[in-house]
Amino acid sequence: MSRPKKIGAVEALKSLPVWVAAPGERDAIRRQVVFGDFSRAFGFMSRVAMQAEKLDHHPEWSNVYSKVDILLTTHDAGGVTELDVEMAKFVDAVALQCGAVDPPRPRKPKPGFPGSKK
Ligand code: H2B
Repeated sequence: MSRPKKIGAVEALKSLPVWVAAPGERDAIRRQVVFGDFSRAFGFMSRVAMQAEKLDHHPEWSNVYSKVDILLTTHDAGGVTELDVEMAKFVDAVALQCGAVDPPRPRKPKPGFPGSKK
């Protein structure tokens, strides 16, 4: 299979609402997935690992108990490619199936409440 070309994090993130650009110099995308416990987190990682082998495209990730931090980039291309977008979408789907907790949403304080701008 020919390896895909770099599209860059900005382009990739247009179709990946939960993902963000990874901090630092590298062109990469990242997200955190949170589960109720370690067992669910590890089950999720097992499924992503199988897909990584199938696609020959592997995440850089770490796990602490129920949290999994995932970074995607294509080393061969020196940045984010369609392969990372495909992998990110797979990660999102499997996270849902494995019972990932919703990511916290930034909340706007209601007008008149302490901390809100008038
Ligand atoms: N994973 C990722 N994320 N990027 C790559 O460029 C890559 C990979 N290349 N997994 C593959 C394996 C390559 O190193 C092997 C030799 O095919």
